[in-house]
Amino acid sequence: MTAGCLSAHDRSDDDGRGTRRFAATAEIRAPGTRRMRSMRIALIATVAACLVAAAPSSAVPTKASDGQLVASVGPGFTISLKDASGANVTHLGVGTYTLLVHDLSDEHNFHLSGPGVDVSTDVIGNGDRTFTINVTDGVYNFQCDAHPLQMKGAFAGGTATVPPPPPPPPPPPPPPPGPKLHPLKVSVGPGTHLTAPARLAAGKYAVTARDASASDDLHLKGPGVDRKTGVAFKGTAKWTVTLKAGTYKVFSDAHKTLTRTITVR
Ligand SMILES: [Cu+2]
Repeated sequence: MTAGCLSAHDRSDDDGRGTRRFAATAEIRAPGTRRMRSMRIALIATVAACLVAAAPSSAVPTKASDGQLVASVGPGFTISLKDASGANVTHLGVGTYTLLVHDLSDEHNFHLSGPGVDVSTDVIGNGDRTFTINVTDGVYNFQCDAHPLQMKGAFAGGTATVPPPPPPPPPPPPPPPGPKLHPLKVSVGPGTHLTAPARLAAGKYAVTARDASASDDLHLKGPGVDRKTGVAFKGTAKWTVTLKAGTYKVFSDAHKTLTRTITVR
């Protein structure tokens, strides 16, 4: 960030059209002569002294290295607060800082609050703003007021420490199972004996077809369904079927009189 500021500043030297954010810096260094460079330290000291004495809230001038913080928000869903070396701020010693905010978006803002501090830019609108803040012991939070859950950060002042982030939320519950399978039992045999319910509600069924006869099959037929065991087959078959409103037959193909009707509604 420091390098960025310097290069931008140098541009303002060249074309004399520094942006507002660098105006103060340009004032100090605008002529860019060696003579001015030699005076820089003295000027900085003067500016710093003025800040301490007057502490004007609109004070832009600070080339001051250690006390300079740079916040940036937007243009995407990004928000940051960095120190003079460009590192993310996680802890600050107690003291006075100059906060330069680059609000790069019309839909986000930068809002810093904590003990003795509550400064923000506008959500609607963008541009640079400079604040002077006094950091003391405590936790300071910054966020975009329009997106406080997604765009936020914090740092500790003085003796404070930032509380650890809350544990991650529990995993979401598993998706609900598909339509519930209802059990449906049908059987044939032994002997000329066939069973099936007379009425059912429409829905999806797990059919257990118990075929205990070597001379009959078990055949379920109706709207959208046509499943059967073999006539010679003995055993249990499992079918998954969807029964719609209507009439279904459960019967033996070997003995047509062996029939039950299921009414589905
Ligand atoms: Cu936002």
